[in-house]
Amino acid sequence: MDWWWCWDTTSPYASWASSELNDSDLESRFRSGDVRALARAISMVERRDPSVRVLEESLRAQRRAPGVVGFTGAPGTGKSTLVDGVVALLRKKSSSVAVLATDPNSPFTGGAILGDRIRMQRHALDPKVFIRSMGARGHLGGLSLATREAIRLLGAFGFDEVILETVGVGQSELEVAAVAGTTVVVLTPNLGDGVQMIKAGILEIADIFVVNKADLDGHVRVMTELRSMLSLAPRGQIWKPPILATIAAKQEGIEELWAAVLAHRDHLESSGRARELAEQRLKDETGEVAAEIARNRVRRALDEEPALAERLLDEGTPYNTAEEILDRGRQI
Ligand SMILES: Nc1nc2c(ncn2[C@@H]2O[C@H](COP(=O)(O)OP(=O)(O)OP(=O)(O)O)[C@@H](O)[C@H]2O)c(=O)[nH]1
Ligand SMILES: [Mg+2]
Repeated sequence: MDWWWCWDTTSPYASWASSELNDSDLESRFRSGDVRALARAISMVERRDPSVRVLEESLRAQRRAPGVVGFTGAPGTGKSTLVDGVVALLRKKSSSVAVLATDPNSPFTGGAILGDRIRMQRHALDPKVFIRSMGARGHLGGLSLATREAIRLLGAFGFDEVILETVGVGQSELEVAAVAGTTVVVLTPNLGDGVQMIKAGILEIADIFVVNKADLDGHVRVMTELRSMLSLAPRGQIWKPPILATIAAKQEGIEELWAAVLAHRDHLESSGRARELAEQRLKDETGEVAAEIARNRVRRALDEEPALAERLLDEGTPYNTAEEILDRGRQI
């Protein structure tokens, strides 16, 4: 697998590189296809550094929207192995591809790889493949905001496809579904008590189900149970999520999986759903951005004005205090 080694800013080499790359260089380096400039911009997005906006704005004209596919599922279901297979397939088709592995439990990583979560081979430097992990603990809603911005940067950089991998814990799969065009939910035959074990909410977000590890006993049972569960789902849905079997470890079923992704993409376009989704998501994102701006403004005021903070403690009125600060408008 030819995966571009993502920029690990925890390495001494990376700190040399980021200090060497100053802000005024960033745009020209980015435009010239310097992957370090891309990595740097994504780090800025990840730590919610507003100075990246200048770059984003100047790149707006050249932005192309990449295809975005999300993979989610319980730990160890084989997401990374599947993504590895999909990347290989896309490279055969000459598409460029970026992989963002998000971990909702990590603080922002600055591009560091999360343990062995990502199956990555450092040897082959394929400039058409870019991989990095993202985390954003401590930034409320920050992960999906950062992911959306990172996807835009990757599109402007010229990537055809973006693949998101996230461990299905907490709200993370919902966040992935809110960002991806197509969401692939990965299950395995060893589901404990069977399909009932599937977390609530997962049926709704799946555009495609993959039962990976189809070399293990029980995969037919899981597929059958899943099929009957889906048949109980409310009618009227035009897209019926396919249920595919894969053996990612042997690269089996990857072509079929990608064909299903393309079929879903076609469906979104031809049904007009793609446009609706884009509109809805931009509205949602604008709401999240507004919340972020408001939160920062309030925190700053409380940090900078001890009298205000003191009164808040005395009176215990967070609503009034928040409103008062926000009513001041943009002056502070
Ligand atoms: N038997 C079998 N094992 C597989 C298959 N695909 C992946 N595995 C193994 O399952 C384990 C987990 O694979 P990963 O690809 O790291 O799984 P993951 O879902 O990305 O894991 P996290 O990122 O930690 O949630 C590894 O030991 C893989 O070799 C498969 O098709 N069959
Ligand atoms: Mg993984």
